[in-house]
Amino acid sequence: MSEMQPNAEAVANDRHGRDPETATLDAVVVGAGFAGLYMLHRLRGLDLSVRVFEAGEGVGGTWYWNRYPGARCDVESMQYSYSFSEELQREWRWSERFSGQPEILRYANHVADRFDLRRDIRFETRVTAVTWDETAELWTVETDRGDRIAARFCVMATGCLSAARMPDIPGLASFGGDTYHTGHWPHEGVDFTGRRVAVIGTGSSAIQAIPVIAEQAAHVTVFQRTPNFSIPSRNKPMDDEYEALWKSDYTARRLKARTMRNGILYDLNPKGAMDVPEEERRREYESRWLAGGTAFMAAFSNLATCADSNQTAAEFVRAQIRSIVRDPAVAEALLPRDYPIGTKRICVDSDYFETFNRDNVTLVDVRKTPIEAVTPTGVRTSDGSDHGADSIVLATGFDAMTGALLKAGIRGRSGLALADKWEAGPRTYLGLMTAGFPNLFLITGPGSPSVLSNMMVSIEQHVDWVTDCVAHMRARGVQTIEATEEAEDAWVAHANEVAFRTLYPQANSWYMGANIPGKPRVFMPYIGGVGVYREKCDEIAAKGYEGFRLSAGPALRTSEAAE
Ligand code: NA7
Repeated sequence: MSEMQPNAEAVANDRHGRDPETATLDAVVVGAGFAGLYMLHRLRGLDLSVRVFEAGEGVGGTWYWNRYPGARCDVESMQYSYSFSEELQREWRWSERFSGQPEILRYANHVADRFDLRRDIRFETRVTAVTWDETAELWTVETDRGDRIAARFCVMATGCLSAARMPDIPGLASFGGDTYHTGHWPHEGVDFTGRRVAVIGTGSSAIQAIPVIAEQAAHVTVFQRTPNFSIPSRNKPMDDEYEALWKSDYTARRLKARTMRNGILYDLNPKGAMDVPEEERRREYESRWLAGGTAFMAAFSNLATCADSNQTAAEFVRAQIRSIVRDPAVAEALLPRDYPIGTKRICVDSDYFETFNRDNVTLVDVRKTPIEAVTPTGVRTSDGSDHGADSIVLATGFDAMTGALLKAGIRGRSGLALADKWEAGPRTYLGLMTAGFPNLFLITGPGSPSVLSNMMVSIEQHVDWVTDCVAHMRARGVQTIEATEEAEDAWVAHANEVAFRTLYPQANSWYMGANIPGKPRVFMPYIGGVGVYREKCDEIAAKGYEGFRLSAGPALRTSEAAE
């Protein structure tokens, strides 16, 4: 396995500053996570001149920022990787069934080096404004380092979970100890030895971090608002035979995964949960619980749509929690009850529930005793208790799906701000474009399967679609492409209709924007399934980009012409 570190010279150059850049290029890509890296690679393949802006010092996006203890992918390593290069997927070797953050970050760096991507990426540079120039029909992209690039295309590869959310807890700034957000973890790591740690939140990040922190800290107090369903990962070192099996027909497996509902190849039971006798149902859940991972939710075909069926899966998991957690009162507090299983992102853990059997871990149910304030010495709850802490870990999530897009200061036709257009919730056509913002592509934007899928599969699909679209435009001398209002309205209506056929909207989840006070309640990802969605996108392209307005103009400049 190659474990190349970031190109030291490139990073050093960026750290030492650079002159602001003013240029006219073919495309700007915002973000150098897995979406931005692959987009750059593909646009270069069309001979376009491209600049990528990335706020971090290195590549990797989510995996660059989320370095909290225990951070791990919940899609199996053999499937959470690029498929676009046969050599890459054959040569790279993952060390575990589910990869940890450091290894995924090494992979991102390996890809950046292997495909020589760094030379077009400007690190430590945040995009502050993206403005459509009506006359020139170009985007002007400005950054906090004074860059000003005019570009025919702008691709937002900003990630779905990249705008960290700080909770509005009174007194947070007065805390005398250290405060960390899981999504902005210090690169040098944190030593919790001997410290009393307060963890606020029990989403996926907290569920991964708490067992690891508890191994080190003197004491951990977990402040839980909503209990979560979590399935054991059964993570283990990569099995050589399993890896060889995958690699022996990687292409066929990848193709099959693209047709699956969530872009992950696993064994979906075609039966409904209520169509089998209780004994068979229990056996199915048991074997999946023992196998570990999110494939638990594929135990039956109708867990996302049938309340009674869903209830059987939920009850099975609650029974597991009761059997793991020794203190019945603590177990009871950990039981998720008020939403169907899977309608908030299902978590995958290593010894999460077991951790509550440790003497140095305390659970505080903040639904019963809400957090009143953070004080200089800890966290005070409504029953008057002062929970002393030396460190606070905010595992409070993200302004999901729209947060990073709205922060970029995007203004389209007639100066319309994306934030204003989306005031009542995001509106897109296919999650790829939004009317009034020509030549602006969103990678895994709201209205596409995105966070409900294996992100690698969805990223590759979007990047390939955008690349084909740009190539199509160039071949026909098309200057701009833009979603029509009608196509967008129809897509939004369809996406809503599909969502409301499922149980998902019943949960107060970040899929619905429910974790951000004042954010409109709209089910943001497209739930129709990755396979179905891909077919629709391909069909629309094949029909000459149905639902998009394509306007003629001079043929695209090539990078040669730009120089
Ligand atoms: P999540 O899943 O949004 O979890 C955030 C957690 O923080 C969740 O338990 C929240 O409770 C809790 N929270 C947020 N604000 C507060 C306040 N003010 N007080 C108490 N508790 C609070 O974010 P994660 O980072 O864990 O995971 C995000 C995704 O990243 C995950 O799904 C994976 O895809 C990777 P709530 O549920 O809102 O009651």
